[in-house]
Amino acid sequence: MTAAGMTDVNSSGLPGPSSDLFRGLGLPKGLKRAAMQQPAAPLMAPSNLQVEVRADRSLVVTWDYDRSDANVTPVFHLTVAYFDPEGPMLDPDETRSMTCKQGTSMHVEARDGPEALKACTVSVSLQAATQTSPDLRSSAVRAQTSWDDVQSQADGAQDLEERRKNLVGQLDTFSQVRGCKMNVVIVGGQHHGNSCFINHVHRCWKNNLMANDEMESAPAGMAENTQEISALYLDEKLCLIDTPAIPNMGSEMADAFRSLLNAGHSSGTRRRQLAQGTFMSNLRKPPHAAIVVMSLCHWRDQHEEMQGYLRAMAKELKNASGGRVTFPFVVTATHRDEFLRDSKASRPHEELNKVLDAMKRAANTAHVFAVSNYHKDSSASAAVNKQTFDLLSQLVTLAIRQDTGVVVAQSQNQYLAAACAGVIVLAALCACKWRL
Ligand SMILES: Nc1nc2c(ncn2[C@@H]2O[C@H](COP(=O)(O)OP(=O)(O)O)[C@@H](O)[C@H]2O)c(=O)[nH]1
Ligand SMILES: [Mg+2]
Repeated sequence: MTAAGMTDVNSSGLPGPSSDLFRGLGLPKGLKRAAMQQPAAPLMAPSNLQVEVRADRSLVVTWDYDRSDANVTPVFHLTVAYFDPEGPMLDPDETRSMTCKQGTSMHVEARDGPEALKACTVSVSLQAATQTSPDLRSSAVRAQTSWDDVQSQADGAQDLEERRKNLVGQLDTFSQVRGCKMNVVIVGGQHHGNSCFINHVHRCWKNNLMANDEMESAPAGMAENTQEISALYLDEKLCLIDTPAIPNMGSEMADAFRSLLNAGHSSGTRRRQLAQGTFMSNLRKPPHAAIVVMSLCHWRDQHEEMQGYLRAMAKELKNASGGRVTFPFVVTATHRDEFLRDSKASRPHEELNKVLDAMKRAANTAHVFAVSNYHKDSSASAAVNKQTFDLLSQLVTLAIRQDTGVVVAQSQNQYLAAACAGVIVLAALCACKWRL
């Protein structure tokens, strides 16, 4: 809009056609008319700018535009800026400018060579203009998205193999100390990625990102999928135990959770049976450690609720077996990819670290790790491999130090002593009867 008595200056800083400058120019008639016919104000800005990242890191950019003014044919100016998320994110590593003359979508090719594999935050900005006045641009609309690095197949395979070797060494120490394989129970709310995390670790462990799902996983929003306890033996050293979701920490669910930490439940046990417990399960040793699964997207969207949930879980974990065991546990923050993709922060990786710090405070532990669960055919990422194996390594270290089975062992000894005493009494009674 032009205020009376003022030079109209459009968004590109140029004087508009109704300004005094044009009036005094003495242009030829035709040119003057063309100048006067140009719109006095820039076009309306586009809306609903969306950026979708394809597997090859090319972008599909779409937007909406109100075409109610049939006399105007808009063109769109797109600027794509690529930032290194490890740096200060002030100057882009690369900027691309392009124009879209038709339609309301564009495909932006992936960056060239090794740049395409780097972790990145991309900022996209879009302006509308007319074909006759390409410099008279609307205000800009912006969108951004981020992603982690991608490894080549060979680099990913080598990285996973080296990390797995280190973990196997640690698991050997565990089995020497405890005399058995390490059983890890996976616990968390529904749709946080519990089952997918087991599939993810399985793919990393087997060094095969094409491996099929071992655990059934549910599309978001669908009904609960994991109904019973189900164990996956990665080899003779490590077993991951999927559990029915613990949707809240109300008294009934807290009982089920406590039971998971205090006793050894067999595969096939359902949630309602957990809370009841059985004589046999109470005699079996509990798992050696736990992984609490918390989705970064749930944390972002239901912050208060998730904070309370994690606090309540941590309290139980720190006071397992009637307050006699500090249960070894770590937290896996899943949906790292979705969190980074949707982050609007100027430095999304910094925002991720802040969220992880908040989770650490709620869970009362320093051991929180952010992962994107690999699904079938995912590409490996150095950042995700590191977080995954750091998590497992930390968990093994904690489990070597803390024996979760001490209380059950004491109960077993008490039962054994009581049974022996019973046998002795019975034998004595029989002997008396025989003499008489
Ligand atoms: N983008 C993304 N999706 C995930 C991730 N982990 C799980 N999901 C999706 O979340 C949904 C629920 O996962 P699932 O493992 O079945 O959840 P559970 O109920 O906790 O066992 C599924 O649609 C998964 O594909 C992740 O790290 N990133
Ligand atoms: Mg599940």
